[in-house]
Amino acid sequence: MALADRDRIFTNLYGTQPWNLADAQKRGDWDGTAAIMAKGRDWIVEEMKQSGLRGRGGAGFPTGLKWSFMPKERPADGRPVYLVINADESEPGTCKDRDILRHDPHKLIEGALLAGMAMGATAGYIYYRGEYFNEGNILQAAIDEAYDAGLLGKNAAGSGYDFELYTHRGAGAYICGEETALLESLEGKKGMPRLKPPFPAAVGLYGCPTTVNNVETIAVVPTILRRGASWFSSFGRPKNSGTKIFCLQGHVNKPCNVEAEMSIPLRELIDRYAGGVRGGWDNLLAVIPGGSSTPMLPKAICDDVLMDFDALRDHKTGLGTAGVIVMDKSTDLIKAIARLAQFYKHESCGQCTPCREGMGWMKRVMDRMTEGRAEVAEIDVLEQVTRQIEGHTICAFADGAVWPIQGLIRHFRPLMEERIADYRTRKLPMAAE
Ligand code: L3W
Ligand code: SF4
Repeated sequence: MALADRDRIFTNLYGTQPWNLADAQKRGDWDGTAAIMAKGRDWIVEEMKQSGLRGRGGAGFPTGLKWSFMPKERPADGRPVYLVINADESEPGTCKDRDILRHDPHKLIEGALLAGMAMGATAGYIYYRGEYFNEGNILQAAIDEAYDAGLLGKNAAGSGYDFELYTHRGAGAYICGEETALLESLEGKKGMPRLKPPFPAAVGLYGCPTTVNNVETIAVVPTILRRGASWFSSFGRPKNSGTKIFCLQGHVNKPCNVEAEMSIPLRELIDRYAGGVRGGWDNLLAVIPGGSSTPMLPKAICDDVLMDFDALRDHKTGLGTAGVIVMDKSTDLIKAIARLAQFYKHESCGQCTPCREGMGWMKRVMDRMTEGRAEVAEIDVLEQVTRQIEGHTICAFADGAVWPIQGLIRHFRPLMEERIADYRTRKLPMAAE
C-alpha cells in the first residue's frame, strides 16, 4: 500500500512550494516547538527511543540511545556539549539530504533545536558537502530567517533555552562524511578519521561531548515529537520502523527520491514509485540497495527482499543510505564494481596501510578482471585480500570499499570466470603479455 500523503514527513520534498519560513510554518513546521521543549530532555530522549528511529546516514544506530550517551549535566569543567549534523552527503547513489537542505531546511533547523536541547547542547554545526553550494546558501538563509524570528539564539522559540546554529562548508572529500574525520575537518584540520573509542559522545568536537547525526535523522525529529513515537513506529517492522527517503536510480523508468514506509518490498518500491525496471522486472540483473558501500543483490533475492536494516543484513548487505541503484541486463557488473574500486582508491585518506595499499591493489585487479585478463585463482586471492582489509583499519571506509567486491564474488563469480575464459579464447597466450 502506498504511504498516504498525510503520513509523509517531507511534504515539500520536490520543492513544489517555497522553502522559506512563512511557507514552512504553513506546512506545520515550528508549531508548538516551545511546548515540546517544555516536556523536558528526558521525555524527548525517551520518545525518540520509543519511536525506534535508527540513524539515516548509513549505520542505522538507534537515535534515542545515541543521544542518551551524552552527559546528563553540563561537564563540571565547563566544557560545552555539541550537536553536529552530517550534511556531507557523498555516498554514491545518495541524494536525499540534498533535497531536505534545499526544499525543507526548516525541518532540519527545528530538529536541530529539539535534538540539541535533548542532549544539552548549546550549539550545533551543520557540516555540508562542498559541492552543495546552492543548498548551503539556502540553508544559511533559512537559519538567518529563524534567527530573525527568534527561533534560534537566546530563548530560542520562546523556550527559555539558548541555542546557536552554524553552517560549515566542506571541501569535497568523501571521507569527511565519516563522523570523526568530519570533526577533524570542522576543527580546521585535515579530514582524517580518529580511532574509536573514545566515541564522539565522550570526546568529540574540540574534545567536548558531541553527537553526530545525519540530516534526515534530525529532520524527522519534530514530526515524531509532534505526532508521537507510536505514530512513527506504526510504519515498517519492529526495530526497523518509520518512513524513509529512498533514492531510486539507474535502470528504472522514472528515477526519483521518494519517502516510503520502511520494510517495503524492493520490488514494490521500484514498481510503484520509479515506474519499474527498464524493459520490465525480468530484465533486472542486480540492485545495490543502500549506496555504493552496500553489496549488490542478484534478481532472485530482489524478487522478495524487504527494504530495511535487518532484512538486508540477513542477505549480507545493508540499507545504508537507501541509495537504490538498479542495474538491468545491459550492465557490465564487473566494470561497475571496478569503477567503485577506483572511487574508493581516490577517496582513501591513506593513514592505514591496508586501506591505502589495498584500495590501489583492488582497483588494479578489478580493472584486469573487467577485461578478463586474470587467472581464475586470482578471484580467491581478491576475496582473501578483502577479508584481510575488512575490520583492520581505523574507520569503516575500508569495510565499505571491500563489501561491493565481496558481493560481486558471492553472487556473480561465474560471470567473472566466464570473462576470464573469454579473454583466454580471444588472446592466447597470457604469458606473452
Ligand atoms: C557511543 C558506543 N557511541 C557506536 C555511535 C558512533 C556513530 C554511530 C554508528 O559508519 C556506516 C558505514 C558506511 N558509544 C557507540 C557509539 N556509536 N557505538 O553510533 O557507529 P558505527 O561505527 O556503526 O558507524 P559509522 O562509523 O558512523 C557509517 C555506511 O555507513 N555507509 C555510508 C554512508 C555514507 C553517508 C553519506 O553519504 N551521507 O553517510 C553506507 O552504507 O559504510 O558502515 O555515531 O559514534 N559504544
Ligand atoms: Fe583513512 Fe582508509 Fe584508514 Fe579510514 S580506513 S582512516 S579512510 S586509511
